[in-house]
Amino acid sequence: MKNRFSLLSLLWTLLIFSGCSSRQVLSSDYNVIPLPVSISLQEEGTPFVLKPSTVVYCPEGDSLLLKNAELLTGYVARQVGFELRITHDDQARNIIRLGSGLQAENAEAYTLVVTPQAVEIEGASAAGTFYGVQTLRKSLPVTDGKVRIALAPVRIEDAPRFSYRGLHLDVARHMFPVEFIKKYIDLLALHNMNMFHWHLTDDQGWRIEIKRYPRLTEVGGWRKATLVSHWEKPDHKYDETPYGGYYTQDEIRDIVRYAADRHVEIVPEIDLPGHMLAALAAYPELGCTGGPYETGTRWGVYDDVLCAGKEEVYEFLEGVFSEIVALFPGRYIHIGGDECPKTRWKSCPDCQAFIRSHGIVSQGKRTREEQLQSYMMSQISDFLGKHGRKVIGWDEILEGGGVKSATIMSWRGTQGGVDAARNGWDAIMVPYQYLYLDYAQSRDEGEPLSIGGYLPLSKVYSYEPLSGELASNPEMGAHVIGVQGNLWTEYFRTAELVEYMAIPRVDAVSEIQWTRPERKNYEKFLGRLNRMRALYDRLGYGYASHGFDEGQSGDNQDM
Ligand code: TNX
Repeated sequence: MKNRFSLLSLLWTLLIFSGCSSRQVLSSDYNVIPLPVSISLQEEGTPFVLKPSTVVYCPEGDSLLLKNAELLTGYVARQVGFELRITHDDQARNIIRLGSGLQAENAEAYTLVVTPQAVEIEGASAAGTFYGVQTLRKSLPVTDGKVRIALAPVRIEDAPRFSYRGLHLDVARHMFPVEFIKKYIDLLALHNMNMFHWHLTDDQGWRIEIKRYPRLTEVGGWRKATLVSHWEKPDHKYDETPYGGYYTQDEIRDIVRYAADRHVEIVPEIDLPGHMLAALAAYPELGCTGGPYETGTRWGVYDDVLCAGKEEVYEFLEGVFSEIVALFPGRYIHIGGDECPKTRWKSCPDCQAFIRSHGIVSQGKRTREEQLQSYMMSQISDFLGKHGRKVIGWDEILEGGGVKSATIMSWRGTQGGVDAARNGWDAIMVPYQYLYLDYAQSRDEGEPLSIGGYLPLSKVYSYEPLSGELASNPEMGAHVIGVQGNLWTEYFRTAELVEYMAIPRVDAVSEIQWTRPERKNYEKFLGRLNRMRALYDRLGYGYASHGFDEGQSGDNQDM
């Protein structure tokens, strides 16, 4: 197969460019990640030739398609080395035409049709067009501009399998510059992902400016030291260096805009009522004992959590979420709910009085304190509901009987997602066994220190979100709205480490999210992955080489 391709390139070189110049001709390859629904290639047809005079058309007055056109010309310039011009004249020659008039059930669908004269990308919405743009750019080789690129005639039809295609980043344990957050969003966009779950607060740091509560970042944004040895091993070693910082509201707005241009919605997470030690350090009156508290310096779970028995805690949360709602226009707000020990609540007079006065009682195996957590989460969910938002919570929020209309993020395995779906709630699958990108990806000695676990690329790729009951009962399966990869950063202080953990497992995650299971094939995926390497190099991403090395012998043909 590979030989046939290079023979064809040679033929095209001779036919199209004989006499013109001695420029090299490279061919496109439509086997991209995530793999499209269908690729009908006419291998023998005359190709479309991408060259510096190629123009990108978008209709006048359509700002969304103009954005797509600008992004496309930017991608081409960076990857291929020449700057294409944008035009509103749809009759121009040698043209890439962008439209968003495709009639399709799935609003993110697109078609990409290549003829000798034109490349037509038609989305069912501007988002669909954007995914067509991504497929086109990933089909192009990475070169220095002194070439022509032959795109074989093709018809690609494509649409995502899941509507929620997420990637998460924890900036509480370690934070990263605004420029890196944008680069991370670019990584999502490159993989047709549309949800950036931004974990903004935790025990070890509060990273978002809240005007009404300045101490959250002044005090809660800082910790005095960081655990640098393994958290489960004795003899903890700390670096004894203060660590901190936060994102200003202006920076957040800038990032939200940047993401929106790339059809990425940000899901901000304020994790409560556990994982709140940084907030307690800032405002000790929000805890059961009144403190004093210190922003966390070690990893794991802390007993000190928000007090659920004081009215002022509920007022505080409404104050915080009012600002969150104003900053993030997306549909979802994540309110956490994971790993909240009930130790303090059991002996807190305020919590116990609140339980009595609100008639909160145990139900079956569920304790009164678990019900109290449900009460608190429901209050916040109702508040956000009034602002037109839907909440997402970690699967623990099912423990107190659930929060109505919440979407469950199933991380402790898949049972949370199954239970949610059975009860008619939406679920997002993030089981740690398959999708925790903070786990080690190889057993090599030289692997960076991580929180634990072992999750090689092949295991990520093997994950099938709709199995068991979710597969046999379509009504339940329909409640699984998507899949997400999570990247917690306890041990990843630098952007380089984050990239190393994310890439190439993010590629595998994207095929779980986008590609139909019958199209998935690990060996072929490794072949496709190999081609991503040059693109990652050009775009300045670091990566772990494991998957690429595995793929050296991969067969790259899918059509
Ligand atoms: C569990 S996933 C956590 C995080 C940790 C992570 C480490 C979840 C809801 N909670 O606080 O960072 O494990 O893998």
